[in-house]
Amino acid sequence: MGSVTLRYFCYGCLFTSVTWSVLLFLYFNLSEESRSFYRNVPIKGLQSQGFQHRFQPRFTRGPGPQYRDGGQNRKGQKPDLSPEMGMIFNEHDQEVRDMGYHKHAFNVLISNRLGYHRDLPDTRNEKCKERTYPLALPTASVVICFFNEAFSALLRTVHSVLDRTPAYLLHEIILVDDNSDLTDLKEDLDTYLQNNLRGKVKLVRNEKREGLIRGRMIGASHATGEVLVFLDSHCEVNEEWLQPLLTPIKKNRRTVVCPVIDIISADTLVYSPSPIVRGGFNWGLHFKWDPVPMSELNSPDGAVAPIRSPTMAGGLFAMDRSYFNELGQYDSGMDIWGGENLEISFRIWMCGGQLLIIPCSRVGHIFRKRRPYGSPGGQDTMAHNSLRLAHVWMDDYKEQYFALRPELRNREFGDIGERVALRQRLQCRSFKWYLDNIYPEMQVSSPNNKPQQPVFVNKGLRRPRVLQRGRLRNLLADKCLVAQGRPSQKGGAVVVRDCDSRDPEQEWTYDEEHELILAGLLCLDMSEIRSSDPPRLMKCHGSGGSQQWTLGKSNRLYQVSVGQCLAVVDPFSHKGYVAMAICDGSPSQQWQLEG
Ligand SMILES: [Mn+2]
Repeated sequence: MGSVTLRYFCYGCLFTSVTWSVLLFLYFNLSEESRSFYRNVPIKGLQSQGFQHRFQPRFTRGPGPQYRDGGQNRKGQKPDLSPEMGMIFNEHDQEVRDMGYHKHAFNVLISNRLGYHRDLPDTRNEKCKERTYPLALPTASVVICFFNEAFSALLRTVHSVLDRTPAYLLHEIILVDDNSDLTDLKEDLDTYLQNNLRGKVKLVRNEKREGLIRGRMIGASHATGEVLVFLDSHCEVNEEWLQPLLTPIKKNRRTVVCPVIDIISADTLVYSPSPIVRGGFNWGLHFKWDPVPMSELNSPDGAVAPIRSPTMAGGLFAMDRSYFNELGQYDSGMDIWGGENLEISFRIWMCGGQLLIIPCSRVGHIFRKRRPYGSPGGQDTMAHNSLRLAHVWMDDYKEQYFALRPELRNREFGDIGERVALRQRLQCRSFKWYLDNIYPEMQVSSPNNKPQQPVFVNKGLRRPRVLQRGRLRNLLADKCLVAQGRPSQKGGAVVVRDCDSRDPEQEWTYDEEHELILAGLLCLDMSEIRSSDPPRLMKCHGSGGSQQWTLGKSNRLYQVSVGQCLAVVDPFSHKGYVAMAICDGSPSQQWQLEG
């Protein structure tokens, strides 16, 4: 008797597990909803394989045939990313996103989903596209230093160079690993390079952390091409980026050139053009972007002619290799990061070279809101490096710096004998000559120590066009999203309350920047780091990301940088709390903007 019961129990178990397996199989294979947003994504294989890709080792979707055929029917069109590219489907996605922000300060979930190749909008001026460049140009060694970079961002940098550089100009790519401790940058990277990029990419590993400055010198010492091109490890080069950089160097080997640095959003990875600006600095020895003076724009070529720039941003530039050595490379007494870009800029101009920004060369760069790593001892390398450059290059003008940083006046900065000797050997001009001739806009009497304007996120004063206006009603609770307190209160929470069509404090504006503005005052905003926090009302910053929302299918209200949807917590509670949740299309996540 007992054994019969047991047997039927086992049959039951078997039947149940088979049913579940079939159901799960059907769910994962037929779930159109979940993968619809991959439609525009230029990674081979994603569409046909459905969900499989998430469980594959990522190497399988690295190189291989690219989404180039798309060029046929998409020519002239801007390759757009779906705003829902960062949607979170499960805990694993959530972890990738949150850890990514923590370690890299940008959206690694989207970066991984983009893969290693993608089309970019051609952001050059139309006139650049008509230009031709000499066929005989010097060859380039591209040097990319990295420290704990996100694997997918690093590989996209490398592949963008391989995809968009004529092979005969690309002598080599040299990667310098500055003793990273992220495990995937060790064997996984070795394997990937060996299997896919053998002979194209050299990898140099530092035994100890050297920092960006010595890291670049190490990379340069391994290079054998005629021109060195330094890139950050989270860049993507655009169409025909290298030829316009090499051409002025061929003409005059004492020319150092920078591309225009386009913006890749840290939250959405969307690529957009930068305005044409040039490099300056303030007396705190911080780099800043300046508008280009009219005198530079008057040439017959106007918008596409090279622009003389007093300084460079530092991460991206090209320079004749023998000239780099002749000019004293970098100051090896500088640590990790900071100040080296001003030092090399001053040195170029003061010692007989010139520094140009080339508007027809475009390279995208992920602009992060913070630097996700420190220095080994936690020391202020920016101050140490700035002190060295002030003492070697700035003559009496270093007093301008000390006036702002009196605490540094007696700070130790190491031995600068070699650099002083270099300045003498090269017979460099005075800092006064540099200010008078290269940067006359610099105010000496009234130190320019105002906080820097973030030029890159500045989209100007234009107000975004309003797409829709109305109350934002949750369909399940039949209530409207309003401020918990006053709609003018910065940092205030939002809740759902009874709708009132006459109440102006319930009116939301939805604009072309995908912002949701309550009562014409503040924007609905999500914390970048802690996606578990509820949304709040914050001052509109106009740079997308945390304030970017899309009203998607099945009435969902999707938050772009968090990858989740807005939901009411308990539709029957009078508290009316709302929170972000994984988008599941449930009624509690359905909203309508009603005019
Ligand atoms: Mn960077």
